[in-house]
Amino acid sequence: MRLDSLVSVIVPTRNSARTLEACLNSIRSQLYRPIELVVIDNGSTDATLEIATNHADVVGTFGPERSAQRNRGAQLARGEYLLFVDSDMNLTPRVVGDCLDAIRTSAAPAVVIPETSIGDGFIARCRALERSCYAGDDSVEAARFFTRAAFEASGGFDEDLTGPEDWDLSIRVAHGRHLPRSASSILHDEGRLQLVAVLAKKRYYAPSAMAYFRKHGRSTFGQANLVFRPAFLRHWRRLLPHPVLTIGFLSLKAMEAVAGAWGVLEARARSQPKPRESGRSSS
Ligand SMILES: Nc1nc2c(ncn2[C@@H]2O[C@H](COP(=O)(O)OP(=O)(O)O)[C@@H](O)[C@H]2O)c(=O)[nH]1
Ligand SMILES: [Mg+2]
Repeated sequence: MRLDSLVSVIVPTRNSARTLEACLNSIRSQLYRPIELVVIDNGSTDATLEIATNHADVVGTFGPERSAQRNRGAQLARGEYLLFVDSDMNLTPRVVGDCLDAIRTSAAPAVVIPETSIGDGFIARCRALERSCYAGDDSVEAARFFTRAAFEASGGFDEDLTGPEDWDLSIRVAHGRHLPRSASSILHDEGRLQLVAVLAKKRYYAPSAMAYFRKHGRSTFGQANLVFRPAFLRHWRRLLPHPVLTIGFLSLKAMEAVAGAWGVLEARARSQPKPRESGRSSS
């Protein structure tokens, strides 16, 4: 690895004007250089494309969802390393340099970047407390930083998955080995989370979650435990001073589990063949 290796940061967007400028500025403010910034939009109707054009080196349009956008971004990117960042994320200034350090010391194919949730309101505070329990947890945190060689050898993101596509790629790239973590983290700006929107997202991701469990089998069934994750028991000391937020996020997770089950049932109903009409006449 050369000290001046190009790192391409790829950001998929869709109506991301609320958070995109801060996201792209945080990439431009990385202490590591050189960085190439690639934004792939998916039919935005707000100011996303304008913001992207003002900040990015490469701007493209592709779809139908984030996995295809990221793969397209990787095709257009020139970097020896690929970092996939969501449009609602902010990188602290050392993230890229720390990922390269982690690769240099471990010779791993990819790096997991710890994530901290931020946002306004009660649900966002519940989410932030929940998320704080996942630090170092391989069943929740997925890799975002890849050597191009490992990414290409894996075939990239599975374009049939939306939601668990990051877990899926991590499993395929890691080949059973533990991936290193960067010393610095990403802030995930979830804004003012609304209950209906949170549940709608779980319902939307549910068919992909089922496809993911089918694809990877038994080893991933622990991730299907949406409510009482072992991470909460491990971090009970962190939760104890915040009983209201803890009950809040456990209730939210229970509601998300119901929304997910609803999404699965809907997907099943859609895939059932329609009953054929009887050809018999009643006369
Ligand atoms: N919600 C959504 N995000 C999309 C879509 N297409 C691309 N994205 C991008 O996918 C990434 C993740 O979306 P987000 O809503 O933050 O999902 P999260 O991973 O559940 O937090 C962001 O970079 C979005 O801009 C889409 O159709 N819907
Ligand atoms: Mg997000």
